[in-house]
Amino acid sequence: MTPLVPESVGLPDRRDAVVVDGTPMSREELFGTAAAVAARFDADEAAVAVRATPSPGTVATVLAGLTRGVPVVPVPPDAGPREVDHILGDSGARLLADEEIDAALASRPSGVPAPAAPAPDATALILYTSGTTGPPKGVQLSHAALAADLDALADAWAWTPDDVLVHGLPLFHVHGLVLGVLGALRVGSRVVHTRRPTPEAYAKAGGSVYFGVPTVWSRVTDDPEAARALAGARLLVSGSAPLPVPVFDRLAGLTGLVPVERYGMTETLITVSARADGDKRAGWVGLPVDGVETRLTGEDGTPAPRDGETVGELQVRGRMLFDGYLNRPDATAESFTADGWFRTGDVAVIGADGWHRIVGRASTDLIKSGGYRVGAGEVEGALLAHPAVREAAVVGVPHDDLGQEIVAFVVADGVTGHELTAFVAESLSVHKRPRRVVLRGELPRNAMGKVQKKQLTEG
Ligand code: MCA
Ligand code: AMP
Repeated sequence: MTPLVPESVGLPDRRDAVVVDGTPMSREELFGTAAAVAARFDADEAAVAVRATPSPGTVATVLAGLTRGVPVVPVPPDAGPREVDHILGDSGARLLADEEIDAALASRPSGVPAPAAPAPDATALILYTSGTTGPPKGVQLSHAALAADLDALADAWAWTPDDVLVHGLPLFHVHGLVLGVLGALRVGSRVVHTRRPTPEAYAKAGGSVYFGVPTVWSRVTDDPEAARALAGARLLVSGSAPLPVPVFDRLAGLTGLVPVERYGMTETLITVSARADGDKRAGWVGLPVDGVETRLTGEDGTPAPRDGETVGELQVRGRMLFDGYLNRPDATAESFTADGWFRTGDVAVIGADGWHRIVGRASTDLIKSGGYRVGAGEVEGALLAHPAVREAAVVGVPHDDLGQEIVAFVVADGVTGHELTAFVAESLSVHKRPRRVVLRGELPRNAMGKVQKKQLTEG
């Protein structure tokens, strides 16, 4: 099999093949740096972790793992001790020190041949993602799954080496890392990572393809001058959370480009998308990409009709699915049906023409804020670790800019909401902290003692 990221795509190298935070690198330099990082791996390295800042060092380290067949675990750079300890303990990965990566970057050797490609079914990445309860689970993604998805997306989006991909998304999730870096390297298009996904940075970058989460597109439409600067692009792609119809319409109006929406999950990679050469519909996420099958299942487990109206749980299968949650056979088994389909937990409708619309999530305990998936249970656990907190319930509340904002209802003595927000940000990642903390005398519970979250947001 061709490696997931080949050293060459058969075209002349460019000195700015990959630009991260203003630093250009040729493909040869990048592979040379990756070899220098890999030279620091132990002979029997089980997995390596990297603080995935938006930097050339992160890209080189990920490539080092991919070329050497050592699974890579990207850690959110702002993750606090509670989250880091869990990720490193669960994965057994060694966290590379920033100095080790800096030294490799400084040496920038070139012309170092890459070793033979790892086996297709070897684990390439372990990405930590939240469930409804407990700490994040490690999603194991193979080289073959990543390659299959990137090829399907290149086909759907007519993505070629002539493109210049621009985005500023985090490098510890599928969107920014897999699609936004490995996708460009596999296709052979240039990629410009803007460090942060701001409207100004996108406007200045002069790309042909742009990636963003809905919050990014909403902010772009709030800055009409920046939005108009994107008019020369070929494709604006939105994903990771629902793109509100008004944002879709405004973006199309300001740029003259109708956005392509696509749907996916860390566990399945991107499974459904509009096509560059096809229809694009506000509120709909498109058709299954090459190699994906989908079905809808009603609450009673029977198939739901594809009539564009009947809702059901979306289930998927295909070559791009993950190989289970690391060390969690129980959770892995639960996420598949008896006949082998992955249960997304998303509620959807499918039209007679095969178009998919995501209606919502089956569980309210998975929150999507700014495109980040945050488990209510993990934030509740972090809050309960504070000595002053007696009870905590975390919910996602609709929010114009973020899609949902994280709100915590807490029973506590002698502590302010501000202190609790800072406490969560320190022990988990900054994006997991509640936007608002509401202190209550008690939480509404049912006869079984379970917190009635609906009452919290309605009352
Ligand atoms: C935030 N701030 C706060 C609080 N929350 N301050 C006090 N209390 C709080 N509770 C601060 C922030 O630190 C920041 O400060 C400022 O407020 C603005 O924060 P925010 O509104 O969150 O904006 P942002 O920091 O600009 O982030 C928005 C973002 C970000 C750039 C859209 O959410 C993001 O990068 N999202 C991408 C997530 C993603 O890639 N998901 C993909 C998952 P300061 O300005 O000082 O820093 S993969 C996936 O979903 C699947 C596979 C798929 O389909 O793609
Ligand atoms: P994550 O694991 O961070 O990859 O989050 C996956 C979840 O993001 C999915 O289960 C959906 O709930 C949501 N999601 C991703 N893309 C879209 C989209 N285009 N529309 C609606 N929801 C989406």
